[in-house]
Amino acid sequence: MINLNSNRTNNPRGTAILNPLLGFYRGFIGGRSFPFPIRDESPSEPRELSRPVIPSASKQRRVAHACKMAPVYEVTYFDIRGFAEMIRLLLIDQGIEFTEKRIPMEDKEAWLSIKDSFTFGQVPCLKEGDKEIVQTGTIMRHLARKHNLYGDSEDDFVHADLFFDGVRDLRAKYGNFIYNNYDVPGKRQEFLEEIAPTALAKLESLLKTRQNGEHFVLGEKISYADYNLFEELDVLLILDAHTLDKFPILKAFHKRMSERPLLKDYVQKRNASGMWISGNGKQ
Ligand SMILES: N[C@@H](CCC(=O)N[C@@H](CS)C(=O)NCC(=O)O)C(=O)O
Repeated sequence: MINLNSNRTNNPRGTAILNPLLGFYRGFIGGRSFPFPIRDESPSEPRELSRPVIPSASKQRRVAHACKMAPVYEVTYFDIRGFAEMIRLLLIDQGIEFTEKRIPMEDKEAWLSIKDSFTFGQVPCLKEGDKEIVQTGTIMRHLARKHNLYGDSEDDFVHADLFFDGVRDLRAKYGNFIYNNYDVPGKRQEFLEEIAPTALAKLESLLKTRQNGEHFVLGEKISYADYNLFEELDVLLILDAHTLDKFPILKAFHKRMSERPLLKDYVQKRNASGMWISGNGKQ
C-alpha cells in the first residue's frame, strides 16, 4: 500500500511544518504515554501535510502506550496512521497495554534493513511474546478473539467479518485515489461523488440491520470491526468534512466512537501531532 518511492519534496505546505525546537510532546492518558511531535494543522481543505520532524538519531521510534507493567503487545509499523491505526485504536480503547516501533517513513534504509524479517515483507506486525503476526485482518481478528471483540455467535463472527472486509474494500479505493489519482483532474470528484457514497450507502444499510445502527456494528456490543469503520469514516471526513452529510447513521456512529474517552484523548493528541494518514502525506 505504501509507496516508499513517493516524492516527498513536492509539498506546497512544506514550510508549515512544526518548529523542530518544540521537540516531542509527551501526553499522558490513563497510564499510557504518547510522545508525539507537535505541528500546526489547518482543518477541512484538501490536505497534503508536511512531515512531522522525527529525531534522526533513532531509526525506529519506540512509543510506549503503557508504563505500569511490561507490555504484552508490540506493534511495528511506519510513523503514519495507515493500516496500523485501527489496531492502535482497538488497543487504546480497550485499555490493552502495548508498545510501538514506528519506522520513519523517510528512512528507507531502516525499513529495508528489517523488511525481510516479516512473513510477507510488510507491516503492520503485532508481536506477542515470541509470536509475530502480520496481515492487518489477521491481527485484528486475533485481538478480537482474545479480547472478546467478535460477538457471541457464528452469526456475529460473519457479520463482523463482512463489515470489516467491506470497509477494507473502501479503503483500497481510497488508497488508489490517494496514491495514484490525487492530482488527476476529476478523480477527487469521482471519489467523493461516486465511489465513496456508493460504498457508504451500503455500509449504512448494513449498520442499520443491528439495532437500527444506534450502537455498534454488532448491535449493543463493540467489536473489532467498529475500529476499522471508525478509522475509515474519520479518514473520509478529513478528505471532505461533508462526506457523511447524507449518511446520518454513519455520522452518528463516528461521533459516538470519537466521544469514547480513551479514543477522544488519543485522537486529539495524534491529530495535534500532524501524523500522516498515508505514506505520501496526501489526505
Ligand atoms: N495485506 C497486508 C498489506 C500490508 C501492506 O501493504 N503493508 C505496507 C504498508 S501499508 C508495507 O509494508 N509497505 C512496505 C513494503 O511493501 O515494502 C495487510 O493488510 O496488512
